[in-house]
Amino acid sequence: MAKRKKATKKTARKSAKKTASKKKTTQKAGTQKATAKKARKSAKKTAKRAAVRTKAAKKTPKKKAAKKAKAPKKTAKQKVTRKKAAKKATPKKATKRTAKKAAKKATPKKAAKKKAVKRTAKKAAKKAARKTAPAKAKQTTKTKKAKTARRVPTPKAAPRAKVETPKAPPASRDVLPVLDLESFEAKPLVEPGVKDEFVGSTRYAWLGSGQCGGRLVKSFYDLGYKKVIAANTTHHDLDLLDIPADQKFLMDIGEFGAGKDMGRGRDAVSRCRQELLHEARQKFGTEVEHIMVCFGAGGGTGGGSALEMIGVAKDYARSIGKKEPARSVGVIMTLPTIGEAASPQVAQNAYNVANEVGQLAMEGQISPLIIIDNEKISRMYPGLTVKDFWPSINSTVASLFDIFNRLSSLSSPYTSLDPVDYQSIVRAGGCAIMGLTKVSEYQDRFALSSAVRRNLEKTLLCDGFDLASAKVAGCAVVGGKSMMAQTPALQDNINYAFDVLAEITGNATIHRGIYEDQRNSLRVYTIIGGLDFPAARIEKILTPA
Ligand SMILES: Nc1nc2c(ncn2[C@@H]2O[C@H](COP(=O)(O)OP(=O)(O)OP(=O)(O)O)[C@@H](O)[C@H]2O)c(=O)[nH]1
Ligand SMILES: [Mg+2]
Repeated sequence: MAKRKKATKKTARKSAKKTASKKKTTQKAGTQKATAKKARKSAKKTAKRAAVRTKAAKKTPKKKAAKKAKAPKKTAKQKVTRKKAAKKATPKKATKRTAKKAAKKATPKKAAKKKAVKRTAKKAAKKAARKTAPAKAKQTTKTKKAKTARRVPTPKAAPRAKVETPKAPPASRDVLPVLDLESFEAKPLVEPGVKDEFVGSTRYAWLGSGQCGGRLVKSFYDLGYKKVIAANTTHHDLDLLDIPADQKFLMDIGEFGAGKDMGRGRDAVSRCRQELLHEARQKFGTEVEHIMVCFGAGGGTGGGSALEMIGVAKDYARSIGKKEPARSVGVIMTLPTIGEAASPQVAQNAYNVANEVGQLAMEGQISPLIIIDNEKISRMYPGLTVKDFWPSINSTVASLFDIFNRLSSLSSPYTSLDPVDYQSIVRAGGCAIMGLTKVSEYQDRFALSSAVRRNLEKTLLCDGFDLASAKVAGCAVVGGKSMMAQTPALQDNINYAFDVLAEITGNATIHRGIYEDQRNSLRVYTIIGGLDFPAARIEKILTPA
């Protein structure tokens, strides 16, 4: 019995031991499984990060290529450093292998993707190795875990480990083809528009609105400034204009004209602003330096549309690449005669629009503002027939304007008023005035200088300017060839006249020009820019003397 008992006890102890060892094995296996799971999870994460980086890298391949091309030496150095760092780092291999696996798992089918992921995974592995290099203790633990995880036999892992991924070629300059686009440069499109026939330093485009605006641009057209558009709310006025039909623009508001209602004029342009801009691009082309908007203050179409037209002109200027549209868009505005201003509506229209446009000029939003005083010019030409009245005034304005553009394009054996001088006056902001005097007593120094003074005071296109507010001026003296060669002290007399002009204009910058031609007379042409708005003269529109 005792023997039996002993035997039973032995068997029981043995079985207990067996169970205990079994338990231990199961526990071990459990821990191994968990470690393997963890390792696989971390590998998946690395692969995901790698895939995201590959996407980002794909999005900016040009930048990368450009960087490489720019600093090839640096990249080579970096490569060497990376290799060294990778060699030093113990966990590199393990992490690398995990990353490889993860890459394969993430995109097992597509070879191209695999390559990309593998490359990025490699990079990630290298990065991880570099990061973990200083903390050696941590690394060892992680490596051990990773190794244990790999030792766990899984039916899928074994065959995958054998699959050899083709090595991705290094992304060098030889791999990326050179595209034609690399040497492509956007060239500005040159559109000629209507061909000009004038002689001058500055190419102008003219946008006229209303009957006055149309007739003014027609006068410039006759001088060879062919880039014109005449806009109106009635075809009656347009029909009478002798310019090509495709340079007339009807702002159709369903009525014949705006009937002095400025609201109608304003609406008319806002409705067809885009079409007008398109027309401007077509007719003016891209080779334009300055755009002038012309209209009569007082009318419904011209006056009402003035601000919108200025806006269109600026849009056009921007569209052809002008950096400062405000300095490239000017205005020619007429003031009504005393007779016309007797109509309260005409007077009020003229007053309102003149002040609005004047403000733009003073703010530097347009340059220049040229004001034509119809009353003053009409007095210069007494006894004109009805037929000649407006054409005479308009051609006076156009030819005086043209003279300075023409002069600044000519070379002189003496002193030139060059294109830059001229443009500095035109772009000076504020208001501009022009005048011309013929001097018969040019041998007398004082006669010449007082002619310049008279020129400014009497023959300007409008009164009421404070000449001392001028910023810049141009004065050109033109005389006959023989006169220039034979008149003693003429140079001194001319210089004195220039000095007087400087004095009158509050020491504005005076650009001088001395030219000769075949005529036997001496003429003095003056243009003054950057002047203050003649507010007092505009007030007189409402209360004519
Ligand atoms: N210098 C000059 N001024 C003009 C000419 N025609 C008209 N004006 C002036 O411009 C002012 C406006 O007249 P219009 O141009 O006929 O008016 P509009 O812009 O056509 O406007 P609505 O007829 O009301 O639609 C007039 O009061 C005149 O003083 C012109 O040929 N030359
Ligand atoms: Mg009209």
